[in-house]
Amino acid sequence: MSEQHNSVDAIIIGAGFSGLYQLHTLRDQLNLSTMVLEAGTDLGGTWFWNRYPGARCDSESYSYCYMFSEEIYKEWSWSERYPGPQEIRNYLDFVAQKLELRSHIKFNTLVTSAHFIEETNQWELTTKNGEIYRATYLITGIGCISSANIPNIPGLKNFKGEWYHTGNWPHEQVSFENKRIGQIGTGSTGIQAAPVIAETAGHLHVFQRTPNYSVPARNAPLTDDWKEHVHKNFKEIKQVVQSTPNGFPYRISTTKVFEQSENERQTAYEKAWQKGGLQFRATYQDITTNKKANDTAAEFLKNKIRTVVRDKETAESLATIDYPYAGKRPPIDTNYFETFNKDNVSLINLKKESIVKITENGIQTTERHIPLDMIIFATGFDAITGKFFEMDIQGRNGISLKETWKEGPKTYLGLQTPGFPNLFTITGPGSPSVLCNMPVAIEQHVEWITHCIEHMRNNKIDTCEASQEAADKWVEHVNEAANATLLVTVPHSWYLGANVVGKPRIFMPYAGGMDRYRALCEDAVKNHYAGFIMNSKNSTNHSKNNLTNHNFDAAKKITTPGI
Ligand code: NA7
Repeated sequence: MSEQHNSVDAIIIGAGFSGLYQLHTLRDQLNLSTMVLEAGTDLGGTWFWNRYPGARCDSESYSYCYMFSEEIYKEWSWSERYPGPQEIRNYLDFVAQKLELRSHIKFNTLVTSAHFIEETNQWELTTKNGEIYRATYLITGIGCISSANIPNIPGLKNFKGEWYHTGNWPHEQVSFENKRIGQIGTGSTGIQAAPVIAETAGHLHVFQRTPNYSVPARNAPLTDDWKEHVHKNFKEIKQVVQSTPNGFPYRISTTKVFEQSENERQTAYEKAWQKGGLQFRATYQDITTNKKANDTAAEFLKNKIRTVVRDKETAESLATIDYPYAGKRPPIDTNYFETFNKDNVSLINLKKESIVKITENGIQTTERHIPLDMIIFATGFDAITGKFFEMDIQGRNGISLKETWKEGPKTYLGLQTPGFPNLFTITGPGSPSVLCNMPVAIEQHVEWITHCIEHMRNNKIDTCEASQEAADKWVEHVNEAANATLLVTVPHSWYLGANVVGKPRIFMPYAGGMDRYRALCEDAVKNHYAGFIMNSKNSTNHSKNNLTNHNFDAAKKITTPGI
């Protein structure tokens, strides 16, 4: 144990949407000494690192922001339907200035370990710079898709050209001008990046392992009328995002696919296609739960690909998709399929030829050598748990989080893990997180954590941690919720950890819907923090017996999952 340390009430790791709001509530509402430790050199979290060409949020800007303050909401105007990374960073900077947050954030500070000290009920953190901090409460705001996944393809170290992962994109301008570029990956990121890279590349080779559905984003500048409209309707917008299963500002249709005729369906899909965006999946109530219903949407989207892409073989490679629409995170795009009509773009179908190795000057497949000046890995993330495991987190008795989660993350409500007292995980595994519009999920967690800490302080409670029983039941319920959807039918999804070699195949986010989840969190509080063990030096309030099983049972009837 070190003698040289800075001690505060609360430390938050990460200066993105989560960290900034949590700093505000703990410092300004509870008057706690609070600091944020951030690895990057500025604000932004996910959006500090994701600066790849074409990067853009797929939530609409008027809903991708804080709603805890009407004043802040109305003082900011977004310029486009979907915000890009720079505009999101500008927005977070505006909020940080408004709330005077920057003085409590330490940038360029990578936390390498966090150990719970039993004697003092404190967390001791060490950083890469060798500093040591202690805090009573440790809150992670480290994001869900921030640990880059670079596949272990033989030969990368021999490659003499440039290479980048989209999630760690350089801050300096990267030129594609006249270069031969290989892009590996066709998830949301690859689908956004390819059209922009193709604008200037000499030749772009897109290496596709699994084809993807995509709906046009139809991004556009926002009119003054629209800006005024959203400001005027703040209360209604907030009410909608806080009551929908996925935190988005639109309602999912209550009509089921086969309640309409084929003609009506085509008209409905076409209308949704023209409107663009993620709400395509809300066209019918049962698209995400009923395979036959889903097939109708899938077929519509595959036909769109065949109509857009002129080369028949390329179109078939792009449209031969063997899993349900929205079974993986559904991308939205700007001219992705149109890009394959350009002379300087080729699709490499890795179902027909696979990558053997990276050479000094290109990629060798089973069929040919493709000479390249640059390789771009749009290969996604070790999502949800990856960032936790980059730190050495140890709870009671020196047990590591990595060990505790070795068969998959085990949390209660995604907020706490048994054996890790006073560690709160914003949008942690087992919460709706990536299945929800992120700022909505973040605000709910930050507010819940703030009330919990307030309750602890008012009642002289030293530690709060999830009970094992509650975590076991919650993990069971997270699985039930996922099993009620088509999400579990896609074997290569990062929701299941399937994109990372050696990662356990467990469905990590909660698919029961943000609205249902919010009610369960509130219910735990009403039942004296049921499922959480509250300890003070004098007594233990072991709330596990109050677990509200009836609510878990009701939650099993999942008809409209939060995806
Ligand atoms: P994703 O959605 O995980 O996509 C990664 C892509 O990279 C996907 O097409 C993968 O194919 C492909 N990939 C991964 N490893 C390889 C190897 N070894 N060879 C070939 N292709 C590979 O990540 P994104 O960054 O696009 O999106 C992440 C989230 O960010 C997104 O869902 C939004 O929420 C925002 P696969 O499908 O695994 O066959």
